[in-house]
Amino acid sequence: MKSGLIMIAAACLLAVFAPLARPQEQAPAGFAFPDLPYTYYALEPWIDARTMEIHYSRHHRGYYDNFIKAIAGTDYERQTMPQIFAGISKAPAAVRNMGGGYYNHNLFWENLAPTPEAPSDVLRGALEARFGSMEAFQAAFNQAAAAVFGSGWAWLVLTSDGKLEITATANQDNPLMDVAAVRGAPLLALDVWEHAYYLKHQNKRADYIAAFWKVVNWPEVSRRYTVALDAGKK
Ligand code: MN3
Repeated sequence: MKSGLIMIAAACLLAVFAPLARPQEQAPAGFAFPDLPYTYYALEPWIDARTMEIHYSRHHRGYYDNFIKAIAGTDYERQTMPQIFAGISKAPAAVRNMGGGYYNHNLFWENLAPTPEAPSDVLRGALEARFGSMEAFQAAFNQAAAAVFGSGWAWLVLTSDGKLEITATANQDNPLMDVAAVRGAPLLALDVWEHAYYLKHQNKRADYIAAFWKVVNWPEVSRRYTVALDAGKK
């Protein structure tokens, strides 16, 4: 009887602690799977809840879990994501693809927001100086996003020589990688993989890109710009 109670107590304890065995909790310091900063339906009607749920809980989660597996027991566990990306040309394909997929989506969720707010005066001024106007900047960004053949990302970056540039990367590559055509600090990321828009927009990527501008988190993009400028001065 007593041992039966102990068994039950042990089973309860196991049930309580079982979630701790998930890869997320075993991940090395610095590599966490982030919470989505809003609900799945928060970006409706621009980005639909079903797409958000699948994109975050399956695609992003899959990249994350596979990245943690890919770096297990390697020196990568003791590096930061920017350090890993700086030497990505020598890394196994799984570290590049899964690490990029993990990190790019972290940036993407954070640079979206349900409530539209304006860019900082500093960023707006810099974009206008570089591209002529906000409209011209957006048109150039749209063109880069539309021109990605197959799967990839469009980016606004601050290069190491302090220039704002629009660029695109294939697959899950990003501008922090040593393989990127244009390298720099990512300020704004747009996922143009079909999984990001196909449920709502099917083949009409341009409609998805137009909807994206309705939910850009400009305060976050402005914050990244300030951080990147400060890092460039050091
Ligand atoms: Mn994606």
